[in-house]
Amino acid sequence: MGADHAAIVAQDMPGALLQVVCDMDEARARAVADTLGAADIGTDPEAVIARKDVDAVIIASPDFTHAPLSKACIAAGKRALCEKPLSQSADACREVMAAEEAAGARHVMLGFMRRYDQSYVEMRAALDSGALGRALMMHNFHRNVETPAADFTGAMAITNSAPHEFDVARHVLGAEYSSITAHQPRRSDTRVAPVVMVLETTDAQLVTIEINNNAAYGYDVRAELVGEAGSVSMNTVAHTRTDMKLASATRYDADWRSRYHEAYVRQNRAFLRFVETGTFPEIAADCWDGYCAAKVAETGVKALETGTKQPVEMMEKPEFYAMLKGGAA
Ligand code: ISE
Repeated sequence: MGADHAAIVAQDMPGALLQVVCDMDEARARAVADTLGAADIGTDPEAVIARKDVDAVIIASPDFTHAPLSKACIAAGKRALCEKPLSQSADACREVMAAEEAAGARHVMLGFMRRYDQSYVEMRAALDSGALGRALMMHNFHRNVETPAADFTGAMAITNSAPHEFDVARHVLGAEYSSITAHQPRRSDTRVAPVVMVLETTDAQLVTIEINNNAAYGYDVRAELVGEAGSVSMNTVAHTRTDMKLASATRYDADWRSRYHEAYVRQNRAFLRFVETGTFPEIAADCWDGYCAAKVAETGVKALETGTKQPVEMMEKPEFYAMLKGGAA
């Protein structure tokens, strides 16, 4: 993801300059920097964050580094686009929120790029227009060809993959979660099995989420928003269909980077406007949203481990975030 964000900065963000590529593997940093024309490389993220020739940071390192590096950016007074999740620990998210509150302004935009995908934009608009009537349910399927990393676990289906759905369903419905259950079928092999979750919202709506990190056939994300007066479903996003020899076929993307490229570009351009103006983007996710996703993910892991419905017990939304409207930093 870091190399993909670097390419977007270099090629799709007029006004931004890819100044430094930082990776613990110097050779990998050098390869990306040389390919994309970055001015320099680094292997120490905190040193790179502190550099005077670095105005803003995109954090796309492993999940456990996201919260510490976000705090380093806040301490350096630099805005950051942090890939999801902010952390797999809700407590670690609270520390980042506390750091932002102490700094007196939001510095971190969370990389929940689904908010910028046109299908979810249209779903939310249909609901907000009143055309669907009251929202009752949102169904979500999120399928990877295979687990994104060798050490991927069933719990990570919930803490690493599902945060996208946890966040975008909140964003579309404008609701918070009150409970979660989680279930897994048994695979015939040792691969990570799918996880199916059912969440209730505080407004008595239902959200179903299937995460299948080993779907094998393609990168396939689906969603349907169901209201009392109608529903809005996500169309397949294949640009072409091939009809020949009595058969019709479309193609799936291999993974999220190509499927959501346009959403990443929209998100990253919104981040650049945030850096330039100090105005937090209207639909972007902030650290409060990062905390909400982490809290429901932690609760979902407990639901899976215990086989029981778990209440999602959120902290009170800090006044600092509650008073901020879209544009305030
Ligand atoms: C990855 O981190 C992503 O963000 C992808 O969107 C998701 O499909 C994948 O499962 C995650 O590991």
